[in-house]
Amino acid sequence: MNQPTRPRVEHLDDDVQGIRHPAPRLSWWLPAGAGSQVAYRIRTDVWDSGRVESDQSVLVPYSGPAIPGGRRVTWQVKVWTDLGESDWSEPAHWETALELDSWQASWIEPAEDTVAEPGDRPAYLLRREFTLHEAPEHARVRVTAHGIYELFVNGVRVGEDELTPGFTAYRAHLQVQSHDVTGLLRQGPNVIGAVLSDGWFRGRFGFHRVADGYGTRTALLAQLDIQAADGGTVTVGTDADWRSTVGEIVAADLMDGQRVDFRRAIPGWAEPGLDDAAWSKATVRDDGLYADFGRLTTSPAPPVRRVETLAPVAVTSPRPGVQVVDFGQNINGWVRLSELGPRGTKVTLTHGEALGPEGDVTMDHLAVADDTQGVTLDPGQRDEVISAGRPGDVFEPRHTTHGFRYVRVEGLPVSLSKDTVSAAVVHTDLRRTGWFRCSDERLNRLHEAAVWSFRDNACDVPTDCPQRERAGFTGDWQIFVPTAAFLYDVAGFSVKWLRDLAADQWPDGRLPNWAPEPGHARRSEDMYAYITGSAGWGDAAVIVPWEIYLAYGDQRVLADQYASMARWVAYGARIAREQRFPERAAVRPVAAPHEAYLWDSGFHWGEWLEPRHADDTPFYLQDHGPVATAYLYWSAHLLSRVATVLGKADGAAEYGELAARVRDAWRAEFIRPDGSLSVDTQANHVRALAFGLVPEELRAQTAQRLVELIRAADTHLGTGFLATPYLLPVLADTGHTDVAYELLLQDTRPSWLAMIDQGATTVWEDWDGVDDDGTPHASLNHYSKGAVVSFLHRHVAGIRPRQDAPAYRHFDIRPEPGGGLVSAEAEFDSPYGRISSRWHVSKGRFHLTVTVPAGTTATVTMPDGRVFDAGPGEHHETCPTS
Ligand code: RAM
Repeated sequence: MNQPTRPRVEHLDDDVQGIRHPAPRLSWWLPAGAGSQVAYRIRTDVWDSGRVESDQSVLVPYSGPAIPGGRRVTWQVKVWTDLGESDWSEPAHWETALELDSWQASWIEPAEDTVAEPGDRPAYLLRREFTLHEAPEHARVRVTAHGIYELFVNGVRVGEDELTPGFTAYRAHLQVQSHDVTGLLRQGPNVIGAVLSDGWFRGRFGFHRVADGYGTRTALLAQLDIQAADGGTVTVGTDADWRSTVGEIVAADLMDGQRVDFRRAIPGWAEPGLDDAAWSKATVRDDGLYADFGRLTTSPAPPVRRVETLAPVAVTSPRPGVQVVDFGQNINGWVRLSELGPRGTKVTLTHGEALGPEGDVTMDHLAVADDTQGVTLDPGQRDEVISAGRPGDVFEPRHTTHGFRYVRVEGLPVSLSKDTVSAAVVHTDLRRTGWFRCSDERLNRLHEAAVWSFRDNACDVPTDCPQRERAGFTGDWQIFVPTAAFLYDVAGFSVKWLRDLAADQWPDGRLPNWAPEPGHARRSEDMYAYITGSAGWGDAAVIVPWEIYLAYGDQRVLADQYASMARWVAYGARIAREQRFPERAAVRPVAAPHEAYLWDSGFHWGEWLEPRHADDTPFYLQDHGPVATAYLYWSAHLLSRVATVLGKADGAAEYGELAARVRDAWRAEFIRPDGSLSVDTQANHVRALAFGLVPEELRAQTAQRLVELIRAADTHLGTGFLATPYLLPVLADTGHTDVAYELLLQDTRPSWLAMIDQGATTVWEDWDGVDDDGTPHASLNHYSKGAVVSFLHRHVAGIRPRQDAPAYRHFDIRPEPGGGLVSAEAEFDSPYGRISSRWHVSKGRFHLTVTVPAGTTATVTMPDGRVFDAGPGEHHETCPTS
């Protein structure tokens, strides 16, 4: 078909909701077989661009007349390419956000005389009955909450989104969901109802698991706009006529789990005719945060959904009364249980990632000592259900999530099977864009584990782990975002998170370690201020937008985040100027001039979780100057490039200058006169090479020392969080591809394949995640070390983005075979179309097949060094293996 495909609005596919920007950007793929575009024409229901001479097909701003709020726009595009004039694309849609003054509904709180302790708080049912004189012509509902809501109309659950309204910096942004509910309403009595639980707003999550992060009450805001056939309109919103009560969900918390007593279920609670006289009146609120409708927004990311269902691979019984269900894969989500036993049966479900020696679920490695509160926190992840003995009841706890592979089921007198228990995989419903396979099965499994760790940690925000903390750790996302951007379309997902990161930035520019960050009152203020502002973590404010720009060509995210980036860099520069590391100050009482650009004080996580610590000084007392100064340089350098992209010449010069001074300070302080680095760790050498901290003439020497360090560790890696993603790339880029492959294929600890051989289905937080006897340590589901799979995409298969041509408009194909692999292939759905690179070795020759999408070009470098340019289409090339 000669027509453009894949129409997108901003970073989303069809039916994009709540667009507020007057010029949403439209993208499409060119018709199959086309070379390049010479012109396009966009039309909507009310506007036609006419033929526009342009080769742009990614993020083209809508330039038609202003569209009023709450309007659904149908759009199509046609293009002129070397195939001639195309047909129109299939119609696609976006909907503009409701004008603020169209909100007539009021916030309501369920009646709650006393608020139970966190973990024991029930979900509330809220309902309102109303009468329609005729079935509607059109009806749309818009809804959000402080807490997590599920919406029902006449007993039917509205939509398939989970954990709505999602997690944002609620004081600044609160997401609204919008649904067409025309088909659910009818003439006569109707009911709109909601289930409302604590969620991230009031429940526990994160490192400290402190509740009430954003408020002490849950609340609902909903508005149903109904249009009759004669054009008349009716609005039903949350107001004083709503009533509330507690139903079967007697407790729900994201961390602790959910408890359901089906004996307390109220059948027909969201249908007309129920006598709700005993229910309490909801309370209308319009003060404080409730008055701020300006924070209402829609998500630039896809919603969270139940993306996949897993059947058990085994059900065992380690002891009487206990069944352990193994789903074969570590996931984020919940269980679905349809066998609940006779009335009054109480079943407990404990979710874990590992089994103990007796084959029972173990949780010990997930318990954390919180020194700030002087307590050890319970791992939670425990659900409970009491049966009503009613056929058809299904337990599915949609107001919590768990990170688990195994579930211990206690108290059920019936044996479970795949017909009665399954697991729902729950995460942001991102579009998959990248795939990789090669001739080594273990590498394929490593790739799969990294994909799963990302899926398990993409639950509306990018999290560090889905069980222990579930916090949007900044460092983790900056480490992994380039890898994620190959595997999935994470543009909207990142844009959403970045808004919240900026909202949570401190007035002095420092950034939290995780975002959204409620800023818990119960924690010590001093401690909180002290740990906020770590290098390598706060740098997410600069690195993430830059990576999103490179992968998707989005300049608007750079413009929107520019102020936040600049404030972060200014913060680091100020601390560098004003403070000194105590030990340095002691040995050198008068600061050397370069020290004004050395960021060597304050709290930093540092390289974090290297396999062996040469130094047993607690990490927070160590000199993190080499790491923090490196990141200050890197962020200033990137910010100067961002300024150039945005046409800000002053900013480009200012940050370029700052970057140069910081880099010189790093050199002055951390390179010895003989050119060796004063911090003799793998991580430091990797970073020096990756960020270009060592001068050109020292690169070979620095790389040589890195190899020596690797050899001294018996060809094992020694990097932690920050340097691991750069380790194999810098080895390959400095002529040590063979060592990169040896590390990649190393299978004794510490290594990636040791995890895989130990049965990991997700990537561990610690290199020593599981002992030989199976004892687990720390989280078994952190994506950060999985960033190594980027080496598979970019170096093994050879698909590489270029800094000078964002969105893969021009890209490199440069496979670097090695490690005994005889074939590898990767496919990638770039913003312009599908790129692929496949190779195999046979009879002493290397055979490469490359696909270059329409509208792009590639530079292909063969392993023998031959280089050629490739335009759209498929290309085959061979060369001798060396
Ligand atoms: C841990 C988190 C996270 C890491 C921080 C420094 O608690 O799991 O992954 O970024 O610490």
